[in-house]
Amino acid sequence: METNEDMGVGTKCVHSGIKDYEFGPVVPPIYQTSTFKFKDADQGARLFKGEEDGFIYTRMRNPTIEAMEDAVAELEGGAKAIGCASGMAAISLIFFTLLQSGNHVICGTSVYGPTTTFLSQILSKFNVEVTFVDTSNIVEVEKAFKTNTRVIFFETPGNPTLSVSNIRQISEIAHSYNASVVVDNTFMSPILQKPFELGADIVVHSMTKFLNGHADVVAGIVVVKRKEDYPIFRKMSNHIGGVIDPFNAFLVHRGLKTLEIRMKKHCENAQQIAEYLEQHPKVERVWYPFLKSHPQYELSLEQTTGGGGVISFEIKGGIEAGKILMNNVKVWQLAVSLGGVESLIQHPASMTHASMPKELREEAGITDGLVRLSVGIETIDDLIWGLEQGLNKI
Ligand code: LCS
Repeated sequence: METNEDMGVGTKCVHSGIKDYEFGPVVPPIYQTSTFKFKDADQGARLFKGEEDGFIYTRMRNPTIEAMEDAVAELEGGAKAIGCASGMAAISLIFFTLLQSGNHVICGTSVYGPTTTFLSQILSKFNVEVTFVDTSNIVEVEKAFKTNTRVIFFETPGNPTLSVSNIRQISEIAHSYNASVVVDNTFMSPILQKPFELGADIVVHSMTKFLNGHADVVAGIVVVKRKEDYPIFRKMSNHIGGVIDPFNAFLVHRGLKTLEIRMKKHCENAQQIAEYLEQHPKVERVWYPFLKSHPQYELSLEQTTGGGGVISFEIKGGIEAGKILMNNVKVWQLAVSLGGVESLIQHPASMTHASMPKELREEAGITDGLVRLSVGIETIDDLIWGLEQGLNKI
């Protein structure tokens, strides 16, 4: 079914990107093929020259992948999207596309550990200068800009501290320097936050998380707001080659159908767990954007329609108490990643953010006592009971 801009988000989740296919299937077929036959030599030449529209080779374009890309682009309100083999493939694609030697990048301090590592240890080899800044502090953001700043990249809320950054204000400053604004929207999904409406130029997701939602795919996506930005990204993706494969694209597209209802349940459960933890005597501090105690609570209400499914908290007794908790919870599984239907618990300083240089980790507020929860869609009473089993052992 054709969708249009005026349709509701539930309709877009179910129908976006799906076209008419041979035999009339209601879901996109998995075109598990590496290459596509040409009718004759002249058609092959025309396709390569771009004189005829069609499929050539799956690294360049594939109908199953394109259906999923169109769906994510539509949900984000962007022009086009490029499916990638992982969130990190999507993030590195953005930097390789937008930057050249001599450029400067600003990156938020609270971002996924390997993103920090990619910028500080890999991009630096190509004579790109990086400044890490707490992007929730607009004064610091403004101070960090230089005449050669080409990109500002941040997550909001940030992984794992849940610090919230003002997309609108950051975009205004960045655009006055002619720099592109890249928002990693993984924690919110387009259901809770629409960065393009607030001024962002590029949106990136680890689709491994909420977009797919079932912890069975590693994938990423780059969404561009403007159609004219698409060809340079597609060209770079084609030459770097870190594309998603048709089967994973199919699974993500399937996951998107329930994105709205999953996000509602993630938010509902996480709000209750955050409030439960906040009043718990063994908990020092809770970070969740929709708690009144969150430093950017007002901005969260303004910029997003829900707090999301991720909570971080500091246990009294630091990492030793955290280990007792993680080793004794029930229902919750001790694993990294987030955004799946199942609830997970992990320790950022020794797990997801262990690759970050220690000083950057501390600057970002990722203390040794911080524990991160990815709240799933299970029954809330069971989730609270499962946490209590661990908390009671401390
Ligand atoms: N962006 C964010 C906000 C992420 O949380 C992650 C992965 C990535 C990008 C990279 O995506 P990937 O390549 O893994 O698809 N975050 C993870 C986490 O917090 N635990 O395990 C992976």
